[in-house]
Parts: sequence; structure tokens; C-alpha cells
Amino acid sequence: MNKFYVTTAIDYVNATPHIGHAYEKIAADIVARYHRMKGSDVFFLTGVDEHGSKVEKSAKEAGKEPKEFCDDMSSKFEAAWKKLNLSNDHFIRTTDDYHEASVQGIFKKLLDKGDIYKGTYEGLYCEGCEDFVRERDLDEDGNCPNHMKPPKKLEENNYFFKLTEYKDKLRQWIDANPDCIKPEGRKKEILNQLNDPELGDFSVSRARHSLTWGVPVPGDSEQVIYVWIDALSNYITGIGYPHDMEKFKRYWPADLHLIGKDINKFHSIFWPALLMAAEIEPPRQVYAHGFITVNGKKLSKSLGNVIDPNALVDEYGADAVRYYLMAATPFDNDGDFSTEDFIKRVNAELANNLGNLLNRTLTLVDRNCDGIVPDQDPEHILRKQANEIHVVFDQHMDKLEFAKAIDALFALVDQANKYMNDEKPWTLFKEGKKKEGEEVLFTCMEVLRRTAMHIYPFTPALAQKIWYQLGNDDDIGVIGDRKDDDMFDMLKPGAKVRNTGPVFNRLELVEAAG
Ligand code: ME8
Repeated sequence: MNKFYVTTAIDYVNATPHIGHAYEKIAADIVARYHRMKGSDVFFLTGVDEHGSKVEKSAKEAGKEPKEFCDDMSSKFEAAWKKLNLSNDHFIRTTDDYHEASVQGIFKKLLDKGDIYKGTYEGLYCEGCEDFVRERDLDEDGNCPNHMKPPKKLEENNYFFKLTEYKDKLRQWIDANPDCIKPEGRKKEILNQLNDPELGDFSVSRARHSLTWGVPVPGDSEQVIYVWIDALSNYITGIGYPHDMEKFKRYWPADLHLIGKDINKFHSIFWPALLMAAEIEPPRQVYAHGFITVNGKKLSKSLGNVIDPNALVDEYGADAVRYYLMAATPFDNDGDFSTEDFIKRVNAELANNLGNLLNRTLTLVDRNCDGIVPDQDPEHILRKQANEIHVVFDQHMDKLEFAKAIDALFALVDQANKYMNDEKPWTLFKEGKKKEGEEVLFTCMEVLRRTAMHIYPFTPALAQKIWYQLGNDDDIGVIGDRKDDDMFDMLKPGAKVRNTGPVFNRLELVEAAG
């Protein structure tokens, strides 16, 4: 059995989740559900990043102890992901005991090996990035271009990781594994950074006086492990390293680390280098996705354009939010969110094109075939196309081209609607052409059955409803082992369809939610 291990970035808990966070988690859930359906042994990990000065500061502002603040914020993230119907196998918190112990173990291993050493660092530090920044990367006002704030001058005795020792090995890793960093443009950025002589060893600890909220450096009470080594390690501690090595070996290396483009360096340079130092295989792929913007602008508290995924799901439902975010934005690039476009698109595609096709088809089956899936085996081009849709759909899914995968499905649905309009089965039945009429309905049901299966990772609840109305009792998510040859003719002639009303209700704009 194949395994597939997919992870997301773990979100800082200094603020509540926004749609940018939700976007990434939904994508990971879609990948997890897609691979489960194909019969793989999937592990899907997500969670939260709780240490660091940003979180410590937010706790202070909220008048809470950091741990109490994190407990509260973590539960908000977990609740939001439940609401979005995420099927994660574990939710990791970097304050979990097993994680902290493992981070100390990893740190000690690298220290003993000499890959971590003590030194002095002087530089400009951006709290938003939780990283040192270079003067030449600042904007004309001297601000970090990502966080619009000036970095602080910092001079400290810290522990450093010998990245310079691993630069060649990283280049070799990238050369030997062409898909290890995606999309291609992001890989080029990484190669350029690796070739920059200024990219040197990086600091992996902070003095206790500048950071208290973190995992202590083993054997040095004056130093705290700095967030990135702590955060990145979640990908291995979350599957049992080193407390459950059987599970770890079952899932590692990660097949896919899904992250945003802003943290590519940490994942495509620091992380594989740390793993190489710890003698652990690097991940198979890091994919750096684009950002969700609103009116072309970054989501930011100060702009007041941060959209809460909870409010969207409360008003419009998880399927609609999941569908729109994936259908309307190219995953490898930035995409804009607009509530008007969201409502328009979801209504047009899920309620009209798909929902109405099902409703029309089943109404005709009820009227003309006693509500029973007709026993036909039509050889129509549309049926052939439905039987072959998985080829192009899978090609897009395997490249994380979610919007294109959805477009391919809806091109098929559109054709089925056109076919129904052209063939007019209601007239065929009236004229006594029962076989012809049944063939049209059977073909449309085949399109619907296929569409339900393929759209399931995106809109699990909607897919299940379609599946049920087509006369199936089983759980569409666990039909599992989606061996594509077996997918032909799974429509069950003789099964009773259940035309129990619209599977997707049209959305109405609610001002407060968007
Ligand atoms: O970076 N659109 O946490 P974070 C799409 N804790 N994705 C977005 C986004 C947007 N508008 N805004 C943020 C961190 N993201 C670290 C990660 S991983 C070991 C540690 C993405 O809360 C962002 O790119 O700032 C990242 O992948 C994730 O949300 C968490 O961001």
C-alpha cells in the first residue's frame, strides 16, 4: 500500500485564523482526501506554532500568561478547522510535551555532532519574520517589505547552525530531485539564495533576556531554542520522532509540505539542511503556494481586510468556502477573494450547473422510470468522456492545479447540461422512445456519479448528498481504492434514486460575513 504524508505550515497563534490560513489547510485536506480515495495510507498533519516573541507579546497584550493564551488561541484554530470539515489525523501544538522533548533531543544531537556551535551575531531582526533581514532587502522607508515595520538592531551570543557545510549537499539534493521544490519559479528563487555568498550559518537560539517563551536549550539555561528549529521539527515529532519510531518510519519522508511563499527559505533550505545534519531523509516535496489577497491587497489587521473563515462558514457552509477558494485561485500564484464573486461563482457552478443537472435528471427518472436507475448501457461520447475524465483530473491534482482540475470537471457537467437540452429526454419519453430517453438519463447520471467522486475532496458533504440521491448507500469517502478501471459502470441499474430536493441551496449575500 502506498503511503502519503501531507503537512501544512503551523500557524502562529498571535492572532485568530484568517482565510489565508484556511486556504492552505483546505488544500492539504483536499490532497489528503484525494490520496485516501486512491487507497493510500495517508497521514495529514496540521497544527499551531505557539512559541516566540510575537506570541509572547500578544499574550501580554491580552493580559494572559503565554500558556493560557496559547490554550485559548489553539482551540480557536482547531475549532475553525473542524468547522471547515478538515480531516487531519493529528493537530500538533509546539507546546505539547512530546514535541518539546523531541526538539531538545534534535538540538542536542546537532550540538554533539558540531553542526550547532556557539557564536555572536549582530544584525537587523524582524519580529514579524522571526528572522534576521538584510539592509538591502528593506523598502525605501527602512521597513521589512513583508511586515511594513522597521527591523531591530540585535547583537547576541547565540547558537548557530552550520548551514555553510550543507550548501553543496542542498544543491545536490535539488539536482537529484527535480520535484523537491515546487512551483519551478520558487525553486529558482531557492537556487539563487543558495548561490548567494551572504547566506551563511543561521542562529538557532536566543538569549533568555530577549526570548523567554520557548523551549530551553538543553544544558544552557541562558538560551532558548529559537522558533524555526522548534517549528520545523513538528513535521517529524508529529508522526512520532523519536517516541514512536514505527509510526515515523511508516510515514517519513513527507510527501508534501504545503506552505506559503513567504516561508519557502525556511522549508527549502533550513529544513532539509537540518534533516541532513540529523541524518534524516529530506522531504519529497515542498510546495510554496500563493497568497489570498482582498482587492489586490495583503490581508492585514491594519487594513481591516482580514476575513474570518468561521463567519464565512457560518453564513455559507464549508463546501462553498472550500470550493471557491480552490476553484477561483491558481494555487501557484496569488488570488483575490471577493464575497460577490464567491456567491456568484458558487451559485453558478454548484447550485445551477451541478445541482440543477442532478435535480432535472432525477425528476425525469422519477416521472419516467419509476424512480429506478434504468438498465441501459449507452455508448455515447459523453459517457466515454465521463469514463476518461479521471486521467486529466488526476494530472492536474497531482500537480496541485486545483482550479484546473475543477475546470475539467465542470466542462463535463456543462456538456451534460447541453446534451440534456439538445436531446430533450422528456420529449423522447412522450414520443414513446423509452430506450433513447433512458439512455440520455443514464449518461447524465454517469456524469453526475463521476463528478461526485472527483469533487468529493473539495466538497465532501455535497458529494455525499449527490452519491446518496443517485441511489448509493455507502460513504463516498471510503469507497477507497479508487482503482480507475473499477469505476466504470458502478451506477447501479435497479437502484432507487432519492430525489429529496436540491443538494446545494443558492447563497444569498450576507454583508456581515464578507
Ligand atoms: O509562518 N494567503 O505562521 P503564519 C495564503 N508559524 N496563505 C497565507 C496567507 C495568505 N494571505 N497568510 C499567511 C508561520 N499564509 C510559521 C510557520 S511552519 C513550520 C511555521 C500562510 O501564521 C503562510 O504562508 O504566519 C504560512 O504557510 C501559513 O499561512 C502560516 O502563517
